[in-house]
Amino acid sequence: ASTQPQPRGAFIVFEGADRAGKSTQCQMLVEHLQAAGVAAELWRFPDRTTAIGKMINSYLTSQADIDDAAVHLLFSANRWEKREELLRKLRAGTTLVVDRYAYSGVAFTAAKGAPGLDRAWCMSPDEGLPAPDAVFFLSLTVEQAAARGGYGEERYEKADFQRKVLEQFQAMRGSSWRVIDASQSIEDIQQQLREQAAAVVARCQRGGEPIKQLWG
Ligand code: NYM
Ligand code: MG
Repeated sequence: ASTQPQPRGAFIVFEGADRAGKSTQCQMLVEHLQAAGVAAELWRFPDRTTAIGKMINSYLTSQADIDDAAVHLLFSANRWEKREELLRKLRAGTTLVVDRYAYSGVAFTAAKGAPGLDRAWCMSPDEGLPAPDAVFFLSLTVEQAAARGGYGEERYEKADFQRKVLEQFQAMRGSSWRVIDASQSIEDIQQQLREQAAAVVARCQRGGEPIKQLWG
């Protein structure tokens, strides 16, 4: 058995309400890392390509109605079904830039304010999943999102609900979160993300960084 530090890829999660620019920034960051010679992949949750993901997609596009608790468990199951592949990639040295993770899971369900679905209940199914090395929270108010042309057509994309989602994110903010003011220009945001990501990637590449578990 080796006691050498094991180099690995970094697990970087992007969070925020809808329209904060996560997908744009994730894409740009992955391309930047790859151009710099870092093995990196862009992932997103929900992953709508799996059987579970297809059910989630039907729900989000209002083709299906699913009980609040049941759909919450589907979102979580969609992460669990990707767990082994996620760990395999990290251990093989690939950095994963992930557009939403369990924090969105908790924030969006808890924001419903449904009886029995408080934050503690919402957190429990994701307990034990791999924890990210860094969470970049793209912070944008509902008013700023509206000024950008507003929301799309999917379930949850309404100002009143997004305000509640933001309150839930606020309550979950941990010490490993980097809050980025998402009202800045795309280029300014990307610059800050690149600097922060480089430090996380370097730390994981050096080795000796165990992969932690939620909700640690
Ligand atoms: N969402 C996302 C949840 O409600 N629970 C979850 O666990 C996750 C990962 O899905 N409005 C919600 C947040 C979004 C919606 O995500 C679809 P996206 O990134 O817009 O495709
Ligand atoms: Mg969306």
